[in-house]
Amino acid sequence: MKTEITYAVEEQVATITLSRPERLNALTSTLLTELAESIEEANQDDTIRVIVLTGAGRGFCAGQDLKTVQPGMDHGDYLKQYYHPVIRALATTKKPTIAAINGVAAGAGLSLTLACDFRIVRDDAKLSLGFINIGLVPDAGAPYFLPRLIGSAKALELALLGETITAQQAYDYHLVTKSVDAGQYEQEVASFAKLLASRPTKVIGYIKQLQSASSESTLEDMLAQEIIYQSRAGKTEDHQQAVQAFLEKKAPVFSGR
Ligand code: LHQ
Repeated sequence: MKTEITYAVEEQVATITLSRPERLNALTSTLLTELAESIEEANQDDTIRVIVLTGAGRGFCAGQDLKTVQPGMDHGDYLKQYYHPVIRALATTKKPTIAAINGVAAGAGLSLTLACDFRIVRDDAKLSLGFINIGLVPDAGAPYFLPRLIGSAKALELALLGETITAQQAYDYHLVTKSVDAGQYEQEVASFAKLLASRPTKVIGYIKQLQSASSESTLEDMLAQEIIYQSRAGKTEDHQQAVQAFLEKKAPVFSGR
């Protein structure tokens, strides 16, 4: 029984909602543990084709719950125990992930979104790396993901200045996939998730694994990897029926297998 998140499945899309709205879904050890379990559950469930991460109420996530930080607590130990399993689960899941940023995302709340494949932000949401404002370094995967997403100069600027940026700025910096008008936001997230759920899910997993290998690899490594994954992709039902559909001048229908 989960108490600080909700997990709901509809039409092959698992939606994980951070659920402490009275504190803008600030993160606790309980929430982080439940979150890691839920991502793993969705990852293992063959009927799930997309994972959406969002927040209850007016915020996405205000980062670590600062009211639960005990004097003398070692932040490094805390990261290792509670945050890193979540970041690893998000970064390695075979399923496509969407961070649906329904409101403010600050500190480690923003970091969670960086470990997802897509970020769809409501146009009135504010984003802040913010760690520097309380004398901390960015964490929860942000030092890895942010420079790779937006380049090292902009990443350093956001980390050192800790400023709050608008959804439009986030889009201009290529930090988010799209910024959507508040009135259409929920519908847009649902239709984007539905679109991803209709794609060849197994092959999406292969593409993600290839891309994640590329940042640490040489050309020769990657040529070797593409042989492995294209061989697997070529044996999927989705590939075989899509070629058949092409030959018959029909639209492919992907089962995800
Ligand atoms: C909160 C929080 C919050 C508790 C809003 N905690 N209550 C850190 C330490 C250890 C190990 C691992 O790593 C980390 C990583 C981190 O994430 S450090 C960064 C932590 N987060 C922040 O520094 C952000 C703090 N929050 C804010 O700056 C503002 O609340 C933002 C800009 C997010 C939203 O501002 P507003 O829209 O004006 O809302 P608010 O400030 O009025 O907040 C609403 C309520 O939520 C309020 O409670 P109250 O009882 O007064 O109504 C806040 O106290 C509570 N809240 N963030 N992180």
